Amino acid sequence: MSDLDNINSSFKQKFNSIKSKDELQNLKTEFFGKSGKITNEFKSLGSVEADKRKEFASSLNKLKDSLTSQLEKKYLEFETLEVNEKLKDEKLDVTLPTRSFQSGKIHPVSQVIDEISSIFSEIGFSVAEGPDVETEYNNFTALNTPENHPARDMHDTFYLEENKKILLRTHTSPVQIRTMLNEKPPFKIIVPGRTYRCDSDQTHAPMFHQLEGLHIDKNITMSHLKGCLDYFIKEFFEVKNIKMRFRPSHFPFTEPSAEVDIGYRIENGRIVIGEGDKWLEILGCGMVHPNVLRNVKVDPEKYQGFAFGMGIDRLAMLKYGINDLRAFFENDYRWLTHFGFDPLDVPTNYRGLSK
Ligand code: 2U9
Repeated sequence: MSDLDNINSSFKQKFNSIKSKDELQNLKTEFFGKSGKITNEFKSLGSVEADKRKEFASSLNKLKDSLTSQLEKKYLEFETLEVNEKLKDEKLDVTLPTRSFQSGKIHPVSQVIDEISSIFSEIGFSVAEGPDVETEYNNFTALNTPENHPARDMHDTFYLEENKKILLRTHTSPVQIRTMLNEKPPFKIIVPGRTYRCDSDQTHAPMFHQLEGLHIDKNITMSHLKGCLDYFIKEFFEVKNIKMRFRPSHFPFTEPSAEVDIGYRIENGRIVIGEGDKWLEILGCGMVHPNVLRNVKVDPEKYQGFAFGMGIDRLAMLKYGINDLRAFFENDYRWLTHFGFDPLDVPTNYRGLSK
């Protein structure tokens, strides 16, 4: 019997009694490791007499291929067995009746969107939605933000095409553009939705939620905006009095523009919204820029209006005492059970928003 025959029969004997992946790995090392039986035969090729070397090398290669393919096949068998075992444990019959109608929860972001929609529907706003993938025109140009405008860089845009014509919307404002292009004034809408910016740290996620509002009609002034926001903030935070201040700001799509702060204080380690000597910025707003109205074929001499925008995730964190933004998007069932809301308790202004 030649050396190769011996190696083959020793392999066969051991191979047939293998019972686990570990044993298979050991066998592989015994034959193909650094000082494995097959490896050593390859090392000895140089000392084989020249006239026998070719034939020996060919037999050795054949043996190597045969053993390798047996090892691989066995490995796959073990893999399949492992997966099947795992599947047995994870089997779930989704047709079985549920034990509780309350096992599912509403995510705090969805809850806050429902609450805000309910608040604004009371004063005549309707909800508009649009696509996450937008044109550069709807997201920037129509909003008085032409090419090379510094505000474009500030948005850290995710472009989807090299020519920068298609992108993931950086705010929900393109929905207002679509609405105004497709319908006739007056407009009184709120627009909740996902927005995207290439930014990620403890307080920023590359996908976040915004809600914007737009009211365009004849003779709409800044005092309508103030009244509207005063009503909204009181309803949202479920408080009777709210200290509110407008700070001058700048956005390309509004003129004049302002940022709105509300008063708060910390009492026994908890935040009390409405009063106190501290200020918290909660939204941005302003009167819609005449250029924006012209871009959507609305005559700014006849129609004017206000717009505002806010970050929903931050509002949800503030209202419900959630301190880590990243938890919002991890889909941890335990977190959802704790911070989620009852799906049968739809928020309305009459019954209470969050009770
Ligand atoms: C049209 C015209 C004007 C929407 C506005 C803001 C001010 C604003 C930020 C709040 C927090 C975005 O999520 S955030 O970072 N937004 O400050 N948004 S005015 O103005 C519009 C929108 C559409 C046609």
